Amino acid sequence: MSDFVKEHGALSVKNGRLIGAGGEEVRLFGMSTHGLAWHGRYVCEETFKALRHEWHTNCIRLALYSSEYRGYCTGGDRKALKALVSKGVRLAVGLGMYVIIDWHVLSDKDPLVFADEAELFFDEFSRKYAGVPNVIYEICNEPNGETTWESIKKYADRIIPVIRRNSPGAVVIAGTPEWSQRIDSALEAPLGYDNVMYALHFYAATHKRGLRERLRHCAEAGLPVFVSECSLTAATGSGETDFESGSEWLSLLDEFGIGFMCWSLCASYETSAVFSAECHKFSGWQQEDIKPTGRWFRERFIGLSGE
Ligand code: IDC
Repeated sequence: MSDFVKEHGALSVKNGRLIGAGGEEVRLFGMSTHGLAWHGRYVCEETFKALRHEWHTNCIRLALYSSEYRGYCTGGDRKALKALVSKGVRLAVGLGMYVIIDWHVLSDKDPLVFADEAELFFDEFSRKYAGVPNVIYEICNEPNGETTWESIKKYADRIIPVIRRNSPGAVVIAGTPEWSQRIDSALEAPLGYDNVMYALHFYAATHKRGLRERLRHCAEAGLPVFVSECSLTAATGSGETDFESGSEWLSLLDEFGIGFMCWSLCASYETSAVFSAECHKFSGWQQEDIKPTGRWFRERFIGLSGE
């Protein structure tokens, strides 16, 4: 398997598209971990190797919950969590994969709530990985509740300059209001920085035509969009799995060359978990270890990789 990062180098965003150092379009796809505090064991060499060599993915997303039980800002073991992020980056670099460090805002709703901690965190990591082309910074997973785009902009105006001071060219993904569905807010009032992509998340059994139309509208208008999280399930991460809606989503993403990351790399009873609850393997999965959603995404990854 090729070193995908060596091939494409430092990424940037141009005319709404993600491009490699030679100006070629680059499409990233792969798995998102579940919360590192709970399912961090998948951040290991055998799993990452399998994701690269057998699932043919070129990117991995490390989900660091800012809040919730053992979240980074809510009593979590910061040292251990940061060590997991570093380990994930090291493994991705070794395998020639891009890696997204995701500050996973969710129950905290407004990223400004823990902006001080986020600032320190991104300062540390963008300094540590200055000049490492593999690393992409996702500054707030899913702002939600009453959080407005103005609030997210205020937060981004604190965090992006910190990242840029240390790692001037790094690509940044910014979450959007309503659980990263309102990319139209970003289209109306984009952030004032280069190399930024805006997150759109979909869960195919819940989000259908309406959200796809919003994506089409924004992509046609040239907004750089990245699907840093998606699944075929309901937005709860559970329930029904909608393959038909998933296929419509994928065709739309294909049309605009938009990258996507599948939630999530863990074994549990949730339908969005790619491994069955009884599976305790970290590689060497048999067909029955991988749930329908996982099999569906794996097939897409392999098909898209052309490898
Ligand atoms: C879900 C997890 C679930 C966990 C819950 C709260 O699958 O195990 O209990 O978070 O931490 C998102 C979020 C993502 C959610 C996922 C499914 O970004 O953290 O994970 N989802 O609900 N947005 C839409 C769906």
